Amino acid sequence: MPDKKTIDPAVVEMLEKAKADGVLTMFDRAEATAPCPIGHPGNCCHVCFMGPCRLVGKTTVGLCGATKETVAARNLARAIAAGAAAHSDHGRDMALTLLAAAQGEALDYQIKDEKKLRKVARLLNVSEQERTKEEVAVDVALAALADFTSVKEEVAYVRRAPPKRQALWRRLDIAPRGVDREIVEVLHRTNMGTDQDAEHILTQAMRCALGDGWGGSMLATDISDILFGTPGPVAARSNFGILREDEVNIVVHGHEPTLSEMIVVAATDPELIEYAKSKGAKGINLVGICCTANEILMRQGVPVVGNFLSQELAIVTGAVDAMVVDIQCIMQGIVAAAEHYHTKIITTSPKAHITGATRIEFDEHRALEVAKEIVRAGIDNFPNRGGVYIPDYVDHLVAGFSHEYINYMQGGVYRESFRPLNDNVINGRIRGAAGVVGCNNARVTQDDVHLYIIKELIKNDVLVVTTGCNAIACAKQGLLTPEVMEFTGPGLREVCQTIGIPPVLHMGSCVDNSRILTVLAQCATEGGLGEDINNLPVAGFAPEWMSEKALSIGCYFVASGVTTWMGVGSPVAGSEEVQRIITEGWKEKIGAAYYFEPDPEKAVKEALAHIDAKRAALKLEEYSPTRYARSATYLPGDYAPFEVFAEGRYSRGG
Ligand code: CUV
Repeated sequence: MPDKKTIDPAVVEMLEKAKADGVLTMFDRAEATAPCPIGHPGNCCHVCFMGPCRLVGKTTVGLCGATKETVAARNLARAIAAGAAAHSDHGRDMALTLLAAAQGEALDYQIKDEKKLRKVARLLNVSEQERTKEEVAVDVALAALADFTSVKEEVAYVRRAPPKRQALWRRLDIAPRGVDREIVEVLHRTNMGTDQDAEHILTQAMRCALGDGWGGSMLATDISDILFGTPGPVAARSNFGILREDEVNIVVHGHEPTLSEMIVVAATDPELIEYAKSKGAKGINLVGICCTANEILMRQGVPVVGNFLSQELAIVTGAVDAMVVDIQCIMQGIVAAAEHYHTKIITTSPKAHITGATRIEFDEHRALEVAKEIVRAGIDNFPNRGGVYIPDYVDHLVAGFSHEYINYMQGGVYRESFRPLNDNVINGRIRGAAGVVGCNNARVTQDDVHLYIIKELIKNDVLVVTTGCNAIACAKQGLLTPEVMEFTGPGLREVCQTIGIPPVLHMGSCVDNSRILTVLAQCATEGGLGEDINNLPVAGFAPEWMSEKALSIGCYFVASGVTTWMGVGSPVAGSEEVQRIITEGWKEKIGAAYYFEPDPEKAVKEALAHIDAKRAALKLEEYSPTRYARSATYLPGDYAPFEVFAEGRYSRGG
């Protein structure tokens, strides 16, 4: 167990309140239950009913003779397939919503970003000229749906990768076909008595993960942008202090923007606001948790109450009138926590029921009506509140850095490009870049590892892009604001001040890790930094990962050429051979390694050495921490991008 549970002072206060109220949370359960010492490092095989076989002590093979290598590889591959399934099923639902919207069957949705629709159409080989946006959208949705199930053809977005990477994938026979097929093939091959060569199993795991990154997730992001708008910078707020004592607090939690976007509309409906007032509230306060929060934060500036480990504690405030959940990362424990308070847990997805929760099933064909029903249920619950305690912590942040905006911010409408970014990497102002993403994990101090790694990176002039619960950790600690310039190395600071951005760019939810792939592909083809993603001086991190989805993301980063450090511990620690395959072996094969490194200091050190080695291989100037020290002197107050960025339409000061 970590000595400290969290570095978030609001969470510390809420844990005290939970204790006083007799509520058990994940933090308590983590203390009570240690991880299984056999399964945790990947030494438990449960693919047949003669086991589970526990490969410990003198037992080195299962009943069937399966070795530790095979077992660890199978477990990892299956977890990656499950993670890919989660992202991709979300993506498929977005495509179905787009189809329904374009066919006039889901009247509450519109095509908000026609430019992106037409761009996506061209990428999917859908003809878009002289056709209405609805006609194009129908064919885009159908092409996307066909992509998910493609049996033989590789997915269309493989063509968005640098040509060299595409060629490598084809040579290794891992250019992904439809993600459905890749997932099924992982499950088949890891079924009892099928594929029993660790390296061969793990190669298929890469293909499956690529089907997630360049298939399901990328489509999820693109279609969300088409339906709800491509994000641009937006100022917003985070942490428990955004809950309001005198307003109806509705928390959306989960992943899909289809519902949460509608709840944004419902929560601003004048009739419902009047209704809230009739119940004694001053208004309706909509906030988010986890990735659905990131979706509506990126586009609407809706404030974020917390990340994964904060979900039960939001209920402990006694101020949450409804917690509306859809899919993924929703602890079953929220229902038990809610029993101590008045909070209504409302499940909405046809795919996810929770015993004991209230159920209001979402239907995209009458989306706004359902959203209003949900908000009304929250309002009706407001008078049932008991004691309320809201810790007074609010942080400010800027989010909304889509690939499109990053392109635009480097040259405006007519000269948008990645040239300035590449040039500043080449001249050494920016040492390199890192994607730092992923969950919270109750086995490590909440947000501590996230923050340590990001602060070290920006101090060393490494530009950071973030998504998921890492982004929320950064938001809560003020790292997505200009003040963070104090922690930033001089070269990186100069670039950020010139463009007007924080050194940590919030790029969205977990499926939006695909935005990072698009950025990397463009950096690699812009010129001056090699021709493939694995030539770039970049690194990936998931410091506090816990979800199978994080394993899929890490794996597609690596298979795309980004050496990645996963924190916490290793799910394959039980097999030296598997560890060798995914590090040294994959470095040879795919040009990047997949590390599991619980020591954050070691991970940062290795990543900086990796970035410098990539710089040297590109024959770039050697990075010097002091070269730009004088040209970028930060004067507090000098620079206030808050004034330039529009407040999110939902965001209010506070
Ligand atoms: Ni999809 S997957 S805990 S919400 S980042 Fe947060 Fe992000 Fe991990 Fe889940």
